[in-house]
Amino acid sequence: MQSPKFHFASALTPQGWRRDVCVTVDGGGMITAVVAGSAEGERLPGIALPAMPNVHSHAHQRFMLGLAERAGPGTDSFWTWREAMYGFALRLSPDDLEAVAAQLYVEMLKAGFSVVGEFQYLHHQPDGAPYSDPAEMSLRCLAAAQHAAIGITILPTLYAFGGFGGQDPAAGQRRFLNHAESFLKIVDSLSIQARGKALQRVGISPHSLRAVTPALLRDVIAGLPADAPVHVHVAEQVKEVEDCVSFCGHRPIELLMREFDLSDRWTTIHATHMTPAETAGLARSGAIAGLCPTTEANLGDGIFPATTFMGAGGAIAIGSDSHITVSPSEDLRMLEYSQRLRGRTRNALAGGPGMSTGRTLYEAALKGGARSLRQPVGAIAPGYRADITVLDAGHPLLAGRSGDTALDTWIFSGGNALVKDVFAGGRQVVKDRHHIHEETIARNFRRALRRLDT
Ligand code: NGQ
Ligand code: ZN
Repeated sequence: MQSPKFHFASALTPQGWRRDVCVTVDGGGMITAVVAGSAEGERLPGIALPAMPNVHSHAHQRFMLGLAERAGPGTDSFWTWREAMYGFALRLSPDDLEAVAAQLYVEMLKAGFSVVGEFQYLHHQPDGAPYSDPAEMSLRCLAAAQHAAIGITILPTLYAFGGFGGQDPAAGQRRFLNHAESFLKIVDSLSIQARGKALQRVGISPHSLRAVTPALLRDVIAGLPADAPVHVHVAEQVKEVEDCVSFCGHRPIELLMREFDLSDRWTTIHATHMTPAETAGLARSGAIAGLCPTTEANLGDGIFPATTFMGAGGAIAIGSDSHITVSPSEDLRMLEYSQRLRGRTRNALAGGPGMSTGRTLYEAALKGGARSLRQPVGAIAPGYRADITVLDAGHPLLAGRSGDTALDTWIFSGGNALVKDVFAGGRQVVKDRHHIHEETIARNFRRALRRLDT
């Protein structure tokens, strides 16, 4: 069989923007050749970009969108939102989770994401009893990803305690809990399931320094392959920082850096509240800062010190987390705007005179995202997987725009409406704004919502 070839009007390659680009893909979905100035290949008359990895997802939260935006009796905060979220989380069955996740993954693909890091912590039945297969819920996320045809790095969550220093968990957290042995069994089942699948990888997600102790996490890491990625929530809320300091005298990022030898195997999710020394240390460590700017804004977390962190060479990636919006362009825009609002400047993260803010952020998040999820994506180049997002060059907003100005127009103005075609693993799964399985998946999703009566 001949390898498929696709022709794009223009493409962002590691060598910069190129016109009339033909991309050849092999049977495993990998790019084998990229030729500019070519007339060959099936024509997709748009602007091709490497598709964006989404490093942080809690799929179950997709079903509470719009249901937590009403003022409560007291002051609303991250912590009151979390109570509401636990209420929703307790109601999901395995079928519900699969339906909700598949719908979410379709939305991700249509927005230009091609791989998701699923930080999955609803392991057990609502009363805490394991399912007959303890990996049931995470397996449902893999099944949803396969149906939606998105890449996935499944990150089952290690959760053992209710707060710093090994506090007892609350009743609402029973679904999440494991000890080292039961947790490693889940990791094993997922590894067996993902083996040989081009789009699937397995890592872990210690939930936070509130939910695990360093000793427990070290035990678990010792039982994993050396390259399995590790994602952890850290320093998202001021109260979390204060609790950590009163528990051990150190701030969360400080504690993490003292206890573990951080490297690009690690992704710190949020890392919002850092001192300048922590910011510099985290940047130096090589750990990736997994930022979720629209969720962080929605939850009132605070502002990540991105100018300092990126200025010190820190690696970033983005995630849609609670999925309040599902859009790489909107998350990058929010990241930049948070720095402008705080610093009262413009083009805060562009990286230097004459550089495009959108291009700098997009390329940083591609590189960090691919490393964070351990997937061979992030470039339109031989040896990378053919995960490609195509912008609609015929859209009026892009009239007269090309290269970096087209990318900036997408990120700062056009958003999801400009995404026309998306490839994941060499397969075109979004065609002219429609996902290949969107009808069946939406039907299952609606049915699940009716069951859940929201
Ligand atoms: C989560 N979400 O696990 O879904 C958390 C809330 C917590 C964010 N941190 C729960 N955005 O951190 O304890
Ligand atoms: Zn999270």
